[in-house]
Parts: sequence; structure tokens; C-alpha cells
Amino acid sequence: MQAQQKAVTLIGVPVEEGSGRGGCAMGPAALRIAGIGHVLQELGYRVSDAGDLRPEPADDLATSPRARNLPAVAAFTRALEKATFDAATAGSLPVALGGDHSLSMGSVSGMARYAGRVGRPLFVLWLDAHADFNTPETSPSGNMHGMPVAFFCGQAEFAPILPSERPFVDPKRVYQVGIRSVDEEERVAIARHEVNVFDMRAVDEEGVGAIMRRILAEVEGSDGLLHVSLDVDFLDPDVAPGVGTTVPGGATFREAHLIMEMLHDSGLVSSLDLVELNPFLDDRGKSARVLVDLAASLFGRRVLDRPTRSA
Ligand code: EXY
Ligand code: MN
Ligand code: MN
Ligand code: MN
Repeated sequence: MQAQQKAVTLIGVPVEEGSGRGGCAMGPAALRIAGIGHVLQELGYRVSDAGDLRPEPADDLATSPRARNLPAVAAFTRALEKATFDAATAGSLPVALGGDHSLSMGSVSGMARYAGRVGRPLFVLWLDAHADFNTPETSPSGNMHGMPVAFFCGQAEFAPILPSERPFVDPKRVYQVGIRSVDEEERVAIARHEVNVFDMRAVDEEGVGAIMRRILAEVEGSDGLLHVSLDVDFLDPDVAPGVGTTVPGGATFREAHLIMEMLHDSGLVSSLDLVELNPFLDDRGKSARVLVDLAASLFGRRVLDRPTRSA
């Protein structure tokens, strides 16, 4: 976090309509019970909890098998785009408590608008088993939690969820880490749009420390803002079972913490999503607690002070 950035706004986003199953709507409550607000206060932040967004479904849009539950997802997108932009504009760091990953259509779009306003480029760190770069045309499921990256990069035509002249994220400024489940057409699209992908093989070969140093150097070199989107399924299912889309071979507890610690030390993080937590599938709150622990590391919890390393 930047030294002057000591305010955090928690925004509950109980959307589950993007995921094709029930449960994620309980995510914000589970994260609060696991102590997200308290932990950040203890770390010295001024925490305001905006409560949960409860938008009425957008009645100007219709659902379809290619974009299931579009009216509900669009309503959350619109509400969260505004809530995120407003929090950032007020000098607070927005944290979206999900909710399924479709919410990033709203949070990232709101940060893209804010970045445009302050004249800085927006980078996105996408920590996920999945690339989430489907469109209604390519999606095998029609589930919109598989589409947010394509949406905020301006690659998906979703009907008018948000104004079409809004700022988009340059896919070359999207960094995906932990990827291990990609659909065939997504694979083509992320290559064509030059999304930066560090799949689990890259994590195994290079290590998350080296990968993060490269990413953070790019953001810092461009004086960028960095939005972090953390999907529970980035983690190995043994670490965090409370998610509907587990994929074996995910990040370890320590790999995830190292990423969070490096993000904190960088001072570059402008906004955060904690998504896809499904308390109905969790093991006695284990995954909610892991997410809160990871957020604590991102916001500065450390075991010992470390000597400043020279670059
Ligand atoms: N790629 C698959 C689809 O689009 O249906 C699965 C997407 C899962 C998305 C999860 C949240 O990261
Ligand atoms: Mn995801
Ligand atoms: Mn995922
Ligand atoms: Mn590993």
C-alpha cells in the first residue's frame, strides 16, 4: 500500500448467478465472520464496510444459454463498477468480497475508470486456475464467471451492461498466474491478445518469487495501478476446498503468501477482489480463514521486519 493510502472499503458482492451453482452468495458473510474487517483494522487501516450490494436484476437485459443469468450479473456489475470507482475516488482502497468471479467485470471496470481519471495505466494480476477469457460465443457453459477478463479487456460483446465507450484494460497489462484449466478457444484468444500467462508449469519452473518480481517491475516502470483478483481455486484444493471449481495442482499456502507479501512490499496495489469462496462447500471455515490470512499478508502482516533489498 502507498503510505498515504490507509483507508480500505469493504464491498460485499453476494453474486452467485455467474457460477452456475448456489453458495457464493454466502461468501461475504463468511469472510466477515472469518474477521476480514478486524484483521485489517489491527494492521492499522481505517476500514469502512459498505455492506452488501443488493441490486435489482437489470430488466433491460435478457438471460440466454450463452450468458446465463445476465440480468442479475449485469446488475451486480453496474453496482460494483460504481462502488469501486467511488471508493477509489474517495482515497480508499476497494476490496470486493465475493461472490463469484463475474464480479470482476464490475470491480476492474470501476478501477479502469478511476485509472483513466488519474491518468495512470491499470494493470491486473489474475490469480486463478482459469483464464476467465471466454465470451458468450466461446463459453462451453454460459457461466459468466468464466468471462470477466474478456469483458474488461473489451473483447466480449455482452449487450450494453456498461457504456461501450468506457475505458478497457489493455490485455497486455493483464498478468495471469496459476493457470491450469483453459478451454480451447480461450487458449487461442489469450495468445492472440497477448495476455501474460504464467501457468502452473511456469510457477514450478521459475518460482512465484521470480515471476512476481517481473510483474511488479513492469507495473512500477509504468507508474501503474495494480488490481489484484484472487480466485479461491488459484490455491490447491487441499489448502482451500471451499470452491465450486477445484482443479488439482494449485498454489501452495506458502506460494500464495509470498505473492501477498511481495505485493505489500511493492506498494503498488490499488484494489482487491476475493472471489469464488463457496462456504457451502468449505471445510469448517478453512477457506474463508485462508483468504483472510492472505489478505492480511497483502495488507502488511509480516513475521519479522526484513532488510531492504537492493534491486
Ligand atoms: N472455463 C470454464 C467455463 O468458462 O465454463 C470454467 C470457468 C470457471 C471459472 C472459475 C471462476 O474461475
Ligand atoms: Mn476465476
Ligand atoms: Mn477459477
Ligand atoms: Mn509448486
